[in-house]
Amino acid sequence: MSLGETYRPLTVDTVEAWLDARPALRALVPGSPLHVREVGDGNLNLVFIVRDDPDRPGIVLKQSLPWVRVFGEGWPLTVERARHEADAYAAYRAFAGDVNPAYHGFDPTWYVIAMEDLADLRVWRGALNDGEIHAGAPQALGRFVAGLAFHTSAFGMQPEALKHQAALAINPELCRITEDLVLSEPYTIHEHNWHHPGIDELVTELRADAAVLTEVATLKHRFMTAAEALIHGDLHTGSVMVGGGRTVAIDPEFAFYGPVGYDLGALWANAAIAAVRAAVLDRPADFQGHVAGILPESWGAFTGELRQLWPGRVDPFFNDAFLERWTGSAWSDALGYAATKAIRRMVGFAHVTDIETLEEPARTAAAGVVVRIARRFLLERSGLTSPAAAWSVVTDEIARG
Ligand code: SR1
Ligand code: MG
Repeated sequence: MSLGETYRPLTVDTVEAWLDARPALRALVPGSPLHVREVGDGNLNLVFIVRDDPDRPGIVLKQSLPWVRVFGEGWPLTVERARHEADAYAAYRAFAGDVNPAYHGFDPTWYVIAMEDLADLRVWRGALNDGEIHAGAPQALGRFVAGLAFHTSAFGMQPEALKHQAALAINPELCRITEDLVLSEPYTIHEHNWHHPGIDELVTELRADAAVLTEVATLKHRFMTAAEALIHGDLHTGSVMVGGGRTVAIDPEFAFYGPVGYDLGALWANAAIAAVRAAVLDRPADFQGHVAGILPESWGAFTGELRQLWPGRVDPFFNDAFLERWTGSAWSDALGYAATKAIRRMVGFAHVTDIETLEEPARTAAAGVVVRIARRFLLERSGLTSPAAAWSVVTDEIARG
């Protein structure tokens, strides 16, 4: 798609004039001068916190750039991702409660989303890195994924409306990033990849393992074809904000109709990574227990919420036995995607601070533990039929060091 002539990347100096031309948004931060900070620390976009009183919440403006921010203009990427994020917030608003940020609107010319300034919350990855416990976050996210699994799918929508929504949610460019960066490139020699030299042997073995490659191919194929629900598409701990007892899922720009297990897998991969960091840093037992609870608690909340919603399904032809079968398939998908999401963070393009801020030699050792956990998730998932069995892989490999 081509950008209109009025599109420009916003700057801290142009935001106030931009808002002056949009009275409905300006009314949310009416004072002057505005205090504007650019705080985007993700891989893709510009994010501005805009306040008329620096000590009180204002609004957040998020603008997509026509390229990948961390790479630069040499890696073009559609600005349409902002529309997908806006559409996802609008769809999730119907069921997600305050797990969805308040959403104030979308400017389709400048590709700007206006949303809640989550002033008292912080990114969950940073909170976990610092050893903070945010009780209730795993359950909130499990219920959120159950909500989207039900309300945006054949379970909660009439079939015609479902097809129309799925058509609007087609997100080929962002899906391609996942298909490449998560579900292909880490298993090949590719210029995007990097890893610590100390895990070279593990990585070489992984890439040479035919069974691993077939599992990942299976997961990639499901990602490309299993249009189950309007999934978030990137629900790692950097896409979650926590604080004051609240949990908020942000950044659904990768949203599309895909396999529900992908969202749970993103969460579980990052739980496993956080557990490895916590062990390396010898965090207190209550914190390590909190991290170990992320997988079972989110899964319990997911299945519990889904069962509660189930009697309200639009088509009772989907019977109770089918729900059990479908839930089993989401579990298996989730473990598989958790593996691929963990591996990409150790050997692919975009790594995570959980591991990269550790001192050597712990950093390399931690990366190796994560790769081993992930490989076992991939190869053993058919036998890992409970949260306790899955998490025992994490604790075993951490213990092996
Ligand atoms: C080039 S984008 C790299 C990653 O950033 C996003 O958060 C997604 O996880 C994507 O794969
Ligand atoms: Mg993101």
